Amino acid sequence: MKEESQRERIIFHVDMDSFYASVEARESPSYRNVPLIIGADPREGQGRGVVVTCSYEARKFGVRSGQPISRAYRLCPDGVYVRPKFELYGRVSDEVMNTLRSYAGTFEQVSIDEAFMDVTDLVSDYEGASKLAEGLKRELREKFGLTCSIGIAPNKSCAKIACETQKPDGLTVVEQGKVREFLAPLPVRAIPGVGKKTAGFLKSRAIETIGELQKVPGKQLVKYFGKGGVWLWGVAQGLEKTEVRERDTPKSLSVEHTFEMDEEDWRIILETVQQLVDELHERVLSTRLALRKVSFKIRFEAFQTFTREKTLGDFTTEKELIREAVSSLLEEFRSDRRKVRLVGVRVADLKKIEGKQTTLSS
Ligand code: TTP
Ligand code: MG
Repeated sequence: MKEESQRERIIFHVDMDSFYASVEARESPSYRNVPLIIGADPREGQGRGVVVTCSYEARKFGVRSGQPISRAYRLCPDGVYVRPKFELYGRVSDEVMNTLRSYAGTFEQVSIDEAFMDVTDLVSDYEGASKLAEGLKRELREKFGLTCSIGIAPNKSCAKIACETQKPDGLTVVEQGKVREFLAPLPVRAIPGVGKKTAGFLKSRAIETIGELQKVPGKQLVKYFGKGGVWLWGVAQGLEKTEVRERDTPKSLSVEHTFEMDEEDWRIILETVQQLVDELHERVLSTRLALRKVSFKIRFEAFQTFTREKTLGDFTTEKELIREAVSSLLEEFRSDRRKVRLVGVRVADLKKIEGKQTTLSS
């Protein structure tokens, strides 16, 4: 399959390096150049909870996002452990994103520290694109004391994959016509959306690299994965063409948990709901959204599902108010004898919080 010869888009994927850890290091000199771990309190190895992220110095010890904090402590007992400040990261993210937006033709924020930019109309070729990216990296360093990695390519998936290949502080350019060649040696796991399960399935058919995937006919991939197969084929062939487009404020944020076995112990159910509220509240703070509606969902065995919703008096970001609302919404179910399969918490009627600048140290 030949890539088209007319001029394609030029897309950046920008991802901040060890974002929360870098923000902390910027604020406190003693956190710089050390294994810095952001997450739950390790309590000398007895702590519960997980690593949210960590500095590259900590990654050398094998510490990773999502790991139990007790494991991180075993791997790196001399690391510096810090509780996350989600609201601070949300504020810094807003400032960084505003800067990125000023460099883009079209801009799409994908997570707290990650964005796509379509710069096709701002530069005439890949050399111009690289210069633009270098200028952008310089500005982020000077203005915010933060580094990022950037991938440049003719489409979003390749730009994202390219960005990941050189971190931290990387700049990886894949010019038009070079996409298939660039992707070929990489493992299929490098493709966004390919997790353990898909990679395992492909491996069982002797497909481990994207190069090997490129040899599989699209029809076959559709047989394996349905619609997902079309996506995989397009990415591997360098033909994926989804547009960069600005995203609106989300309408709602939600988290839920399915119990491995239907649960009847309400102590465990309430504790799980508590954790869901904590998790959702972190997202509220880091996305800098205030909310006015809270809802609670419960599914009993045999898939009987109920949701209850409450509108608060005013917009809020307070965890206590979310917690109280959820507690009152679940009250009516507590005397129910049925076993519980799933619980979920959702906030809606969201509004972006504006203003309040971060103080910049150093
Ligand atoms: P990432 O960009 O995945 O991670 P990172 O910026 O810490 O490190 P990298 O240099 O590899 O990009 O995620 C951005 C932030 O999102 C991260 O700083 C913390 C947060 N996060 C979580 O809260 N939970 C997670 O499981 C992950 C992966 C990230
Ligand atoms: Mg990042």
